[in-house]
Amino acid sequence: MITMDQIVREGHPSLRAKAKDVDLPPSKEDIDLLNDMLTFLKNSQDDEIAEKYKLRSGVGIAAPQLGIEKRLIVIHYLDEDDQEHTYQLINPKIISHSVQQSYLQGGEGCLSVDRAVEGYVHRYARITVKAYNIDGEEVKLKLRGYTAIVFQHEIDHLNGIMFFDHINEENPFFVPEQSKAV
Ligand code: SB7
Ligand code: NI
Repeated sequence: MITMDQIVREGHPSLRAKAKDVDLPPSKEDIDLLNDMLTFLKNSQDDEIAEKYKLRSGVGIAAPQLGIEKRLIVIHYLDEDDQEHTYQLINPKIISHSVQQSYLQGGEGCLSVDRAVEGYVHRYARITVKAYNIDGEEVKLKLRGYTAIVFQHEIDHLNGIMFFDHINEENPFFVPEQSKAV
């Protein structure tokens, strides 16, 4: 079971590395890892389990956050209508994006960052992602809103980019004209 002990923190080289493509079809090892990552997210969102194992709640995780430099991401959250959004993806790639940007009003955090970093993280408002699912099948996803933001946070981890790299240094709360709050 993945706990916070396995999550690498700021300063670990895997967070600044470019992760490697994963061979297809995925190996049992990579499938097991994607499933362990999903279990971690579900556990982190379960009040009792999170309290027992001292897990910080997370909606996404990328393999480099476990010190594993592979292009694997998992996203799991329930939206305001209690709809599940669950993705376990291999080699995800943004193949197109909007000009319009968006940002989370409350800013972003990261399981690998043990401090609050204030400021807006401007991202693309809409993205199209090509990836492979856990069965090794190609999928193409059109994403917007909160989901698009979380995807960009996770895909950034595969490229050694941290959320605070996107915050305006002079004015952390600067809002470009084409950026809308989510
Ligand atoms: C806010 C939080 C996340 C993504 C986008 C906005 C996920 C935080 C958990 N992680 O550190 C995942 O990399
Ligand atoms: Ni993160």
